[in-house]
Amino acid sequence: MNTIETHYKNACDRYSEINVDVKKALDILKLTPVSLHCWQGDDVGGFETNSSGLSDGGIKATGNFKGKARNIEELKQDLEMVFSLIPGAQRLNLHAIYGDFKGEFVERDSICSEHFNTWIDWAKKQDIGIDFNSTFFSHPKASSGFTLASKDKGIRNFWIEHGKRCREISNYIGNELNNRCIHNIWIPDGSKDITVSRLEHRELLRDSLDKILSVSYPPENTRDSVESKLFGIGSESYVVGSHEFYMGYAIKNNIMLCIDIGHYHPTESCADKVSALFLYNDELLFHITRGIRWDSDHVVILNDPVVELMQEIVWADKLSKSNIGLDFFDASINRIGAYVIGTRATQKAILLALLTPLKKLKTLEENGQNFEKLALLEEMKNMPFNAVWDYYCYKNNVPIGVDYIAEIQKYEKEVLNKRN
Ligand code: RNT
Ligand code: ZN
Repeated sequence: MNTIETHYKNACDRYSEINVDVKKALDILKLTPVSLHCWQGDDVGGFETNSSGLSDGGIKATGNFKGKARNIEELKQDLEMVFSLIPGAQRLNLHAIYGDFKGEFVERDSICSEHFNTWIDWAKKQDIGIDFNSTFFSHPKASSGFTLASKDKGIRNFWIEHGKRCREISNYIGNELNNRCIHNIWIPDGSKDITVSRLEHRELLRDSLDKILSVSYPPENTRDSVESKLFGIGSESYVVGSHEFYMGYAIKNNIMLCIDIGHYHPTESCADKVSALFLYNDELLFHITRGIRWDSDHVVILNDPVVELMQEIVWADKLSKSNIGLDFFDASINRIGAYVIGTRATQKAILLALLTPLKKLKTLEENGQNFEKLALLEEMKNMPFNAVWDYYCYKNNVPIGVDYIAEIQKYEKEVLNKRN
């Protein structure tokens, strides 16, 4: 037995003293995919032939670290590197602007399934599923700040057609891969200052969504989700697609709600939303991110909001009904490093939650033994979690502990530095 295995065995013994089945936790973790957002690889640029980078969405990637992926081949190469450093199951989360347009200019209301064939072929080789997003930003028709909720019918119709096509593409991807493709809708619509026609814009958004969603697709191929937001750059006073708007819309129309944990008031707990939302939603999508002072989309780390969110998901026994995606974009550090840190942190948070002595805690709570409950929760923080995580990495043939740093440094030297 090597040291990793010995430490793991000792850890299992410690956990079993409090009735936690480590092996079962790892089996569940292995079946819990994290959907990797393609947009960390190139600062939300995409590969449209006329692209001039991220704009008109109220979101921002800051930094200029060398070696960002400039085309699909480089992005695939980077993602393969990322996959080689992350244990367990992954998915890829694509945005419409990452299609393989082969040098042609393809307008957003004209994109179609064939633009994603090369991604599908690649996903088959990687044995991963794909998720999808319509792209309602970085476009002249989004520059007014309104897309689906615009008062201009021409603008609205353009974006409705885009949304419809993205759903068709998602259905195609899900069918081709035999693996359900979640289609997420996030729009930037809103305004900088006091808005008096708040209701009108929300009615327009509701009607546009109704039109986009009017076609139904087999649920095993695709399911739609809608993502709310509190504010964006340039939409500080009013965001049409607020939390209440989409919560109501999702429940009424039986589609999924996407909770991006950077999209709420800084002291608002997304963890506490889980057990309330699951009473009325059969599934949820999460965008895991780290907002610093605002929805800054910093690289995810193992911090309290992420740990508490995963605890609530696992404690409510809703992990299998939770779709977990990442949503951060930091252009100031090695982008492969950003992916690996953020994905591993998310997986660690899931594992931590799975290693909770839930039965024991519930009993203590029911008995009113609240000191004992708090003590056990506190002592959980000192349990040999890292030995379990290291063993999981070891068993999945990915670097253990800090070892991935050197691998990424090597890749930076050999691949990224040559891109400039
Ligand atoms: C924006 C939303 C949205 C985007 C991606 C690129 O605030 O979080 O999910 O980050 O669609
Ligand atoms: Zn998001």
